[in-house]
Amino acid sequence: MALVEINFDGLVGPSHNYAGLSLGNLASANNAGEVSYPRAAALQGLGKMRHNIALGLTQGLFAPLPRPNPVLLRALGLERTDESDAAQRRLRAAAWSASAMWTANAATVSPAPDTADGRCHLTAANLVTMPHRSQEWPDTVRQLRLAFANSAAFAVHDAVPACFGDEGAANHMRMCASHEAPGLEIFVYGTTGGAFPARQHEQASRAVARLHGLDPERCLFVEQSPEAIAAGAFHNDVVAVANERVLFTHEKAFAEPEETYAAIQARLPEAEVVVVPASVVSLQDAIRSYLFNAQLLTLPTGEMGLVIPLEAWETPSVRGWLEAHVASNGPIRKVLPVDVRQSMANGGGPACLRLRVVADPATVDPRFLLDEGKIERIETVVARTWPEQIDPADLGRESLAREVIVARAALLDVLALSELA
Ligand code: SUG
Repeated sequence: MALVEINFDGLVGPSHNYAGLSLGNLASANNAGEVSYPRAAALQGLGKMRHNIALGLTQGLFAPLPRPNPVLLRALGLERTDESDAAQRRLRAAAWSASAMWTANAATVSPAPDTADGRCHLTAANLVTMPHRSQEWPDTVRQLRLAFANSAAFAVHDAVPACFGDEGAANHMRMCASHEAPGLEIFVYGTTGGAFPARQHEQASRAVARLHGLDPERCLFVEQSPEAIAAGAFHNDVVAVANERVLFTHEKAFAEPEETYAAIQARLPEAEVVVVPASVVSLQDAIRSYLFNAQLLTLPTGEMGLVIPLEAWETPSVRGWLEAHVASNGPIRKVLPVDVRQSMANGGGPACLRLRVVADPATVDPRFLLDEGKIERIETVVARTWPEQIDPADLGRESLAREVIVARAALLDVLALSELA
């Protein structure tokens, strides 16, 4: 059985918009009310997937969830109301949110070498801290159960109870000698973030570790730095990313950085911690540029590449650090900028857009795996059916709702995913 890392990107949905729904996510707040471009956004995301396939990597895809979400609108009594106040408009916008595109928040994944029963375990994230995200998991889990239906290889769990906020893989890192070797799973929780919520609860992380049958000796539970959350790092993956034996992190990512690095090195002696000091890249520059919301990937040559957003490459302090790192022969050998500006404007960088699953691709439902031909077919559907632009003031408009519903149906048709219709 050949275990490889598969990146499952969320396709940006046809209702992609900037309603400013995420407290603590600075990009979401700063772009609230702006016109969005769903078609361009989805094509940018597909461009990233094509880029990663061209690097020789295995690429998967998750489909957008049903929007506007009839279940949420019905449950809130908003089906037939013409909302008159701002609070109702926000709730309606929640039902239109395309936030499931950020699949790093879909689930937490523990690959087979880490689990007691030798299967890859996935737990859908409840995302309860943000109302517009809390609606995702029941549809997400349906999709996960289709993609990972092979019960000899996978176990898919419902979300943990909503009393404990769980944000999935965005607050989880796995380090290992190589993907197919047993890993050290690092769960990063928050306790406080000043004016902003700490979204990941320690008890949710601990529940996921138990559900997945992880060896307690190979788990770490570490606190995210409150300073980082207060500065806009609403998920750990905004300030740190790991791949195999490398942890790439900002100095201010963890509440107790030195203890965290020491605990990692004690459990995984080959671990290498690459720390970017605040004196070189300020926490503000790191968060604005999304340097760490990058895909740290092992390329087929065995070298590591870092897929960063263009915004990071355009930030002088960040570019300076990256160029110096590559020149000094650090573990990141290639820097690979991609354009995901539409997603970035809502706080979603390259790493937010993907869920990593280490598995044998032969055990995954092939409808969720991509090749160049399938990308082209999806691009054709997107170009034909995705709205060109959405003004948040138009959310709720009947004709726009029809357009969004028809667009998703056309995609499911091309992907032969009628079960999700
Ligand atoms: O949960 N933005 C998402 C971005 C998620 C990024 N994911 C990771 N870091 N892994 C969020 O804050 C914005 C929606 C709006 O404002 O309309 C939003 O949900």
